[in-house]
Amino acid sequence: MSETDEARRSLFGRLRVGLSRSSAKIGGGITGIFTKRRLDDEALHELEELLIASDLGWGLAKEATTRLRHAKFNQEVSPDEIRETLAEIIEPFLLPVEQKLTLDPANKPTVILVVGANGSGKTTTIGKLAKLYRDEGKSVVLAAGDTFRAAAVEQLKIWGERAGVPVMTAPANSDPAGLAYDALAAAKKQGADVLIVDTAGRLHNKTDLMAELQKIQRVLKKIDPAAPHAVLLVLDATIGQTALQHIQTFRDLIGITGIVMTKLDGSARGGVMVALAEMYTIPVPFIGIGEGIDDLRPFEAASFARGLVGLER
Ligand SMILES: Nc1nc2c(ncn2[C@@H]2O[C@H](COP(=O)(O)OP(=O)(O)OP(=O)(O)O)[C@@H](O)[C@H]2O)c(=O)[nH]1
Ligand SMILES: [Mg+2]
Repeated sequence: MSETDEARRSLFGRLRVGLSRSSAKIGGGITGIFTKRRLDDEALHELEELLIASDLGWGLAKEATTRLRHAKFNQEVSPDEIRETLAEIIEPFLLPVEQKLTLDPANKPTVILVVGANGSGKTTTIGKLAKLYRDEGKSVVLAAGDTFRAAAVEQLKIWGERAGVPVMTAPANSDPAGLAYDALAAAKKQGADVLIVDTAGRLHNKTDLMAELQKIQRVLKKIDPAAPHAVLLVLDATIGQTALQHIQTFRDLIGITGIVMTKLDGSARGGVMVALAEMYTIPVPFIGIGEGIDDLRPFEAASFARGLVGLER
């Protein structure tokens, strides 16, 4: 095995561990249905129910059962055959959202605004992103835009230290838009490559929050009309289908250019990625599979599909 094969396999290993709750549900369910069993109507019905209960969405469930009926009806099939076929069917659903977040080096800095509901994982994701860009040799600045919560500012500072990047803060309760403006001015002056702006997630006070986010966008544009270059919506996979409603809310009110799905490791609801990809073609540059600084991974359709159904490699 070459070194790159080995690296690829160990990366897949970590993804597989991250998705183990989801794959226990889906892959384990398949074993339960298809051990020593013909692919008859009843088995197909059970499979359809399993796929829907696993958050994969109606479209995928329909397509999977239709394809399997055509190919294997009344034949004896092994659970692994079903898993292989299912991974093949899932992959094209996911492919349209497998899109990288490309940084244009002409932007000095590229401004990434990070939004999302309370507790979805914004601040943690920013810490991981900062580390990732640092490792690529880029200079990164963070802005603690949740100015109303002292603990939020502290948390981002800790992540800044871990990633080895500076964090811009403002006095408690000051205007987050003012901070965003100052942070962009400072990052520009320093010639930084990337500025990542953290924000509050008070969805229960939706009107205020959206007005605040829109204002942040407006003031950033005063310095760079193309900023923010990316608006990343952070979604918590543990909330399953509700995550899809958050897409609607944020997309309609401030527009988003990408999604980061977090806490896939803490949830059996990784299938929601498939439902998401079926409903929206919003790029998913990254997924979160743990609380550690290295637990942010590029989203790849093929390996995600295989990990999700519990295939070993
Ligand atoms: N298991 C797991 N936990 C995560 C992941 N991402 C974030 N978390 C945890 O989720 C919790 C909330 O994360 P934060 O980053 O504080 O979320 P936030 O969106 O900034 O929250 P607010 O600022 O309160 O809106 C923390 O305990 C994180 O450690 C992940 O990918 N996996
Ligand atoms: Mg936060």
